[in-house]
Amino acid sequence: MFNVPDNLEITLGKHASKHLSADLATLISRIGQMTPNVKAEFPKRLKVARTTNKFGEVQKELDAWTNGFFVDALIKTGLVRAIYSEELDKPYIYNDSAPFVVTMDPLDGSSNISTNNVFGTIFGIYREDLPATGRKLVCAIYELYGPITTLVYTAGNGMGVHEFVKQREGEQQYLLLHENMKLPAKGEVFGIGADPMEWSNEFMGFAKGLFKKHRLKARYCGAFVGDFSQVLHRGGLFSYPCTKKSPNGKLRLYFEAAPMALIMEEAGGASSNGSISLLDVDLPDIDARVPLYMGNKYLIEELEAAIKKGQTYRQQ
Ligand code: FDP
Ligand code: ZN
Repeated sequence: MFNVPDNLEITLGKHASKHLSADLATLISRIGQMTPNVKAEFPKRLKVARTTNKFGEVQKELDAWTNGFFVDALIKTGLVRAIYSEELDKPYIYNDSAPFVVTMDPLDGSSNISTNNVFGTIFGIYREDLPATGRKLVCAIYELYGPITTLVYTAGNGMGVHEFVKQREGEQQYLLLHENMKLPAKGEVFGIGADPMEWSNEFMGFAKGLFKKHRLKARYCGAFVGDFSQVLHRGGLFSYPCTKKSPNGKLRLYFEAAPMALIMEEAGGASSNGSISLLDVDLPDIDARVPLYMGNKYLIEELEAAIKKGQTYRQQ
């Protein structure tokens, strides 16, 4: 699908500084340089912490540590005036004159820690203050700590989606692996969260069509970053839909949905909350959750058509 060059030579910093303003390129490059410290801690911090985050989720030792590490490291760049994190009760407002506001999900998919499956980090970067819609993102980044460590970034505005790899663990530099990634025209895989018995009848009908009509294969790893990466590379659909019990789904607009929607749409795919692009969802609550559907355009159009008239739920 991709032609991987024999020699990977272009660093994340070099790539970003060729295309972006100096301050944004520096911030992206510095975020990339934080990875070795984070990865080195993973095997040493495997306990469950006694704390819960603002969403009532039990924190893992790694959730809390990674959050603290990124907050300190982002502040040290001198480029960040506020940080909003899934693991912070309140935003960390720091330096009024710095250019960027950053949102982060420090460890997305942290329930995968105990089973040694993939998890990652998601960053959204804005120049303006929040709340704002995803259209105001100036950059979105995700890092995937799989068997191979990768970082994907986009600065939107048709500037493409680019994937980098750490060729040697422990090295600071990420090297360019795929430039201008595009979703394959025909989808291959799908992953859907939440209890299928609680999906709406209309969504269930659509989901059945994914394997019956579209012949997609089921792939669900339980970390949004991991499931997203499969769809980005192989085409298809990822969803964490609304259910009767959770009408807004599970994933969070600012920390997860909006940055990943920017990457998905920039790679030629589509995102939706069921009726509009996730980049247009305008919610003042920074902690808001949102029903999430992302993937090939033809699948998102079919999904929106399927649930257009409303959703009904099975009798329990
Ligand atoms: P996790 O709770 O492990 O952090 O961020 C929420 C998230 O993972 C996503 O990464 C993932 O897509 C989803 O929740 C998985 O939820 P389920 O356990 O309900 O499948
Ligand atoms: Zn998450």
